[in-house]
Amino acid sequence: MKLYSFPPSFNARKVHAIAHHLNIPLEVEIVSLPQGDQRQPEFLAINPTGRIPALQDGDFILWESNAIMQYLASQVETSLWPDDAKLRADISRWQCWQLAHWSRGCQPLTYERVVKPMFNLGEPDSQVIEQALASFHREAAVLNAHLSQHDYLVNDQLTLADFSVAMELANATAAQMPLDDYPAIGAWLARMEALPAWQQTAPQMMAQ
Ligand SMILES: N[C@@H](CCC(=O)N[C@@H](CS)C(=O)NCC(=O)O)C(=O)O
Repeated sequence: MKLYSFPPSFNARKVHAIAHHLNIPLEVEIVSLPQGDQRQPEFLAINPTGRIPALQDGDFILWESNAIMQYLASQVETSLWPDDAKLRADISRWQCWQLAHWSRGCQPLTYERVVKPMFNLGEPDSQVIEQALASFHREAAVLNAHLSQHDYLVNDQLTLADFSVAMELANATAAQMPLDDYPAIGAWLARMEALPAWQQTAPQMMAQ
């Protein structure tokens, strides 16, 4: 299977982490976002939305990181994606929440405070940061309350949901995300950061 990826992307890293955790080999093809490879016709034939990650498995092409994670985890028997309808729905629920709500705080903070300086894209926009912080606090309160009662998001065991939701925090320190207010999130993030699949998929900063 081939993964179209760009290492600094945490959407791609979610997929790399699952592949690493499950020992699923992936051939990696780099799509350089700063160079605009994602808008070239060859890549748009793979993903017409012009985004990575995208997976190619023979003539099957799949984009959207959470769908790719589910597909990879479906190749093997794993407690990350248990063969149980209710547990899978519960995992999907957190993955949907990550993309629809949690990312609305985390991603602008990462973009304004980490990506912009990294790629010389201008000054952070204080209005965007203010809105992102409001969204972050609203959602973090829910996540923190859940994690105050549970070690992991679903069924008290590590699942795809933890990788999807935690990866939004991969740059939490550099993005100055206010995690001090949410100790249960901090403790859970430390458990995620201790995983080999987390540590060994940390991007090496590269000038592509
Ligand atoms: N919801 C998508 C988001 C993918 C996405 O936004 N990827 C970014 C990198 S993190 C991208 O390829 N951006 C390129 C662009 O927008 O031009 C997923 O989870 O896969």
